Amino acid sequence: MSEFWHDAGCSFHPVSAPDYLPIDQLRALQLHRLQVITKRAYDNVELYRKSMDDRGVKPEDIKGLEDIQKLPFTTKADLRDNYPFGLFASPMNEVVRVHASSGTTGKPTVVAYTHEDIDVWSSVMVRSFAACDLGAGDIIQNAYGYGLFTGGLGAHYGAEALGATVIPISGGNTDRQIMIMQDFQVTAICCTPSYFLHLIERAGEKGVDIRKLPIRAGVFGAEPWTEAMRQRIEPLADIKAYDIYGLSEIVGPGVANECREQAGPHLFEDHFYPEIIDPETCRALPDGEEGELVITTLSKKAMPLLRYRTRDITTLLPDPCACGRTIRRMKRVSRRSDDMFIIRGVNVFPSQVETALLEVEGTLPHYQIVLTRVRDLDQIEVQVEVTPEVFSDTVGAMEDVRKKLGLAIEHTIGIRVKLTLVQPHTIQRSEGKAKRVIDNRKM
Ligand code: DLL
Repeated sequence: MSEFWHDAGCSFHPVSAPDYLPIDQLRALQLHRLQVITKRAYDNVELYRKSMDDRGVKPEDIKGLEDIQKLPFTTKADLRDNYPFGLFASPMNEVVRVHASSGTTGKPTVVAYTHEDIDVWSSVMVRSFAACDLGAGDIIQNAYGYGLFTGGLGAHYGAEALGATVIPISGGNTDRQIMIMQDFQVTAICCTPSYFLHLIERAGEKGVDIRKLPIRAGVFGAEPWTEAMRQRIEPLADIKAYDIYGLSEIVGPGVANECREQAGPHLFEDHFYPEIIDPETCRALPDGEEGELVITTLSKKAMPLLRYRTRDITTLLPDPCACGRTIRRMKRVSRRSDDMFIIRGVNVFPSQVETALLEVEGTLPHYQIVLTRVRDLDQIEVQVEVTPEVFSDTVGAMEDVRKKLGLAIEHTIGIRVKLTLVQPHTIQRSEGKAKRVIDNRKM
């Protein structure tokens, strides 16, 4: 790989070439890989052999991409039921790495990689960074957690393969992050958007203005965040905030990433075949319609997954992107089908509350939703920090914000919520994924 692809007159990083494949070539490549991976899964993973036999489907039945619908879905429960190594398709002596994601209940889900899998992962991370206009010469502060979580090592290998300088600082220790960011002249950071907000805030307290530092890009993901949140983050740090999407079951970070148009992440669909289904009926939906994202890993050796139900709600965007990439984009994932909560019969997603409250001036992007049950009646309280000016101003300013917020939220979700305006720093900050909803109803 040349580090000097700009100088050679190439308009994109060589590793990004598949981003620009003519559609017919892309589809042919996907079909070929789907046939190979279906056979690999059938031959090596008992779960798939059984479920395909039950459906009367053989790998040879995959003759076109639409035949993917003949294949069974895979769910997180399948991973849990086959804990820890039951879905591996490679012998252990070819598995060079495992990662695990902490489940909300009981055992984690385990994922595996061969050397080739790690190479593919690095390549999609290179494509992710390149899409954010990062390259050799950039100094990337990698504040995703290193360890069983895929964020740290995934971004690390990708940034090295890109030819950038990686600072493997991992998550946490915010004061040190700020010192390193200044002293090492960092140009890009990788972390969750909520952690970056915390970092900006802490820097402000220490008298450091991140806008004056060389940092120009943030590669933010691992948790849902809204467009309204991007609008808050970018001017605070004078950077471009890019959305990176991924999940451990499929590879980790690098399943999809935004380009400079910032108009929804491009899916690296030569490796991860996307479908959108209706989560209730499991019926496939066309591009442009919203539903649950289902992904088939087209090249994973150690742990191929067929039609994995991500639970993430999005839309595949049919329109071509101005950047010229041919791989499809998806709308940013702002919600999961399982983070929805039902309050007095109304379905609510935390992202709806986030969008509504960030519309109102005087609020800070730190909030939490607390659900309780009082005498069989569900109560919803939104706690949100307001600026010191609002907080220390007359009662009038607080009342004004409260009124606007109440209306904005009621307008978005259709019900009235209890609002608690709190002073800055009241809501707990996270070093990784933020916890937005505290559900105290489950007793
Ligand atoms: O969060 C992998 C990752 C690391 C992605 C670093 C991006 C950056 P898991 O811990 O398995 O893996 O969590 C995956 O997080 O199904 C989504 O619900 C959510 N998620 C990840 N990225 C985004 C994003 C990593 N950009 C789960 N927007 C996924 C919204 C995201 N949700």
